[in-house]
Amino acid sequence: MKIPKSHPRYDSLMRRETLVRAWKAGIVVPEGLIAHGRGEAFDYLFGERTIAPALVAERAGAAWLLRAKRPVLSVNGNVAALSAREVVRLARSIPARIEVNLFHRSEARVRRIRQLLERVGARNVLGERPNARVPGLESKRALSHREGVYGADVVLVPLEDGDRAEALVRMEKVVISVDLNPFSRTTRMASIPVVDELSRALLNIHRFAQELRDDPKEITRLTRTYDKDRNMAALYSFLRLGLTGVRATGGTR
Ligand code: PTJ
Repeated sequence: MKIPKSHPRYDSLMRRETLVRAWKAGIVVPEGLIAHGRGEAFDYLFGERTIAPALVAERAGAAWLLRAKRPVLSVNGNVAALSAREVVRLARSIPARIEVNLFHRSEARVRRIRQLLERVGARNVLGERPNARVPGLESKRALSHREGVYGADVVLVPLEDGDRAEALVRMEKVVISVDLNPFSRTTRMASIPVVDELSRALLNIHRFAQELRDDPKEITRLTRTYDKDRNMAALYSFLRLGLTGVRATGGTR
């Protein structure tokens, strides 16, 4: 379907088209389309823009990734479909390993996602032939790599499920999530929850990483001063304001 560039919700509609194409190509699962709809609903409430508390979390996330000894970016079907280039660019600039890790795991889909990431420049993507299990997880999400998620000290987990976020925190990793749902278990469990739309979040984290890379003092300051509870309280205030605005104007777009 051709979407006119002038459409007020062009970006959002394009993301839907991208996901449907990726579903047809066997990258995204049907459940991923449903998950995206939930994300869209929250993005609508935040005005489809990155709010200030999310920027604070993104900057802290960039600092933690730069400071990490073994940083890893975890990629699932939706993330590969929507943001493969951004993931690869971020992985290069940290530098971090990439691991394909799927909730609805099939070996064929792991391979297709690895190939998609390689087409946009990724090297040595992990995910096939996992050699470790995240303890306490029943799902196939537990399958991981010693040189990847399993052995990481800092993990970026966009569009995660709460169980693995919790299990990774139990392993004493610093878990940076990206999830538009401010109430999800992932957001509540993560060490640094980024409540923002995936592609915007990855662009911002990359930009902050570029800014911070030569500033070790600022990196240390950020990792010491980021306060999750304060950040979440600010985020809930934005959400409240957003809802009040919708009531006052009778809706958004
Ligand atoms: O590819 P797989 O097999 O690993 O499966 C991927 C999905 C996303 C289906 C799987 O991880 C899943 O079921 O996730 P959940 O538990 O539905 O959680 C996904 C969360 O991501 C939800 O809370 C959504 O609000 C949020 N979300 C969806 N799209 C976006 C998003 N957050 C930010 N940006 C988005 N584009």
